[in-house]
Amino acid sequence: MKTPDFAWPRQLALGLTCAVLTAGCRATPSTGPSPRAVTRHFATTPRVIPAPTSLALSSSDSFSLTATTSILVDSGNAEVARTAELLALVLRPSTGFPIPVSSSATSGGVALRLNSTRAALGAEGYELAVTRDSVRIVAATPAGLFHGVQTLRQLFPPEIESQQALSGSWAIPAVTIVDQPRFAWRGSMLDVARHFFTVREVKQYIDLLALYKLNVLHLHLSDDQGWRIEIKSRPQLTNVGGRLQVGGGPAGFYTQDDYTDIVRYAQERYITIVPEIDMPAHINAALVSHPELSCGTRPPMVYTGTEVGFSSLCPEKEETYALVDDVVREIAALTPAPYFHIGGDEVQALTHERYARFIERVQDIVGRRGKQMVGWEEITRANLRPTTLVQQWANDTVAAAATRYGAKLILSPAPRMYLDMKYTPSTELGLHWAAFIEVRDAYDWDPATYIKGVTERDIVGIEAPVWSETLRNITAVEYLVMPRLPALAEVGWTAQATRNWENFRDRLPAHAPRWNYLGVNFYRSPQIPW
Ligand code: TNX
Repeated sequence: MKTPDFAWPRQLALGLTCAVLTAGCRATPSTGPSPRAVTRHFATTPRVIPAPTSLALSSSDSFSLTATTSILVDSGNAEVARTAELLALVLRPSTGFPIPVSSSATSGGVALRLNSTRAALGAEGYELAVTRDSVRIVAATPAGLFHGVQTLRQLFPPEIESQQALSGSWAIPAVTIVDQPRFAWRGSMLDVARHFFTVREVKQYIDLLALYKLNVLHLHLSDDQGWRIEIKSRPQLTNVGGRLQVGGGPAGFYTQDDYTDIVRYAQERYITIVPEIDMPAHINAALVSHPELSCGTRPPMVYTGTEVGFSSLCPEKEETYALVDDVVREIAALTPAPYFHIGGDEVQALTHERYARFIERVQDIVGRRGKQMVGWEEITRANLRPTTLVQQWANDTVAAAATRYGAKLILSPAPRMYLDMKYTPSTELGLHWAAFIEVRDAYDWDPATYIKGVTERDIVGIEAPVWSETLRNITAVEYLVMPRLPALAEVGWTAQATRNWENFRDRLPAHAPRWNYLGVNFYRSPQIPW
């Protein structure tokens, strides 16, 4: 095993941060003198994000991974075995230990146990108990075990995320954590239409969501500038609409196999994919592919700028609904989750009445194809079913109107949650029409009191959109979402009474070396004592 040119326990013991020891926090060791490998036990205060419901350090003991540690699972549950394997994939490269997943060993390891009598832990909760001799994660559901594994990852020193074997003591403090989320819907939206992101990049984003216990990835699959998913009955949509993006091309699209691959990868991480086809506006790429669906007489032109609201499907043409049905049918069949997002935002080309009639017909199509409709807040101008979900983003009164229909809300208030907003006026990437959003702005608010007339009961959860007008690749996305994504993950997961800004601010720096090992780009906000 290669001895790294740093010694992480020493770094922690001295209380130095990675801002000071940047090189020591990087994954690639340089060729300096090799210091002694320090082997000692330690117990730092856990700095878990999102903050768990309860966390008790039991004693000064700690548990250490060794060359003989295994991960124990009950036999006969493939899902739990898969989660155990994902944990092993984190632990093996950095420790260099074999870390087998086993259903026969009886002690001395990390146990993942499903227990249906622990229903009080809920659909996603878990209990994690660390003693000197073992780690035990218990949950009522496989999703709960997966979240418990993410907490366990964060209890190890950041070097656990290294892809290279390092020497040291892989110790975690003895602790008991009982934890479950505040909201069922904790999401992010990635705009893969304005700029295209490869399957690999989307998976990298999914990995980040999973680490912070987010459970929804909403994919904005179409817009004026691009159509990003293969529809077999309508090949023109991608043949024409898949080629371009903001600023020109070439761009790309997901084949149905690609999309299925993304859905499966997300599912294995307990993340629900919510597909969005934005209509009747934000549709120019489809109109260029199918000019017959526009009300106008002049053929639509390719558009690669960033204005919004100018395009529309023609709501009076039956061909429009035939295309919508083809698209909804094919995507619905590939999507295991019960949701289909129809967009519905920023329509300038239609009267309210024509718009409302369109939305109601599309709501019927989505229902007939077996899905619940989700739409941006403007859909409250139409008659909604109580099962429809309304995604608030700009206007408080329109969002509150959703509750008239008994429809629940997903909150994405732009001045707090739009991760495409700049942090400050000097942030190079991003837009700023809604606000400058520093880390504290993203963190320090309560979804249950943010909008007048909307209470916790009206909300299924929160979602952080990442619009990609200025974002050409995943590294750029990471710069804008890190560290606001973990901040919002805590808003969604942790009870309001359990969290506060100062405490979050002091936990966050411990995550930066982890991001360095994972190769994740981030913004060094001056609000954080890195
Ligand atoms: C508004 S939010 C939009 C998007 C833009 C975004 C830029 C919403 C439903 N529509 O079309 O990309 O602002 O921040």
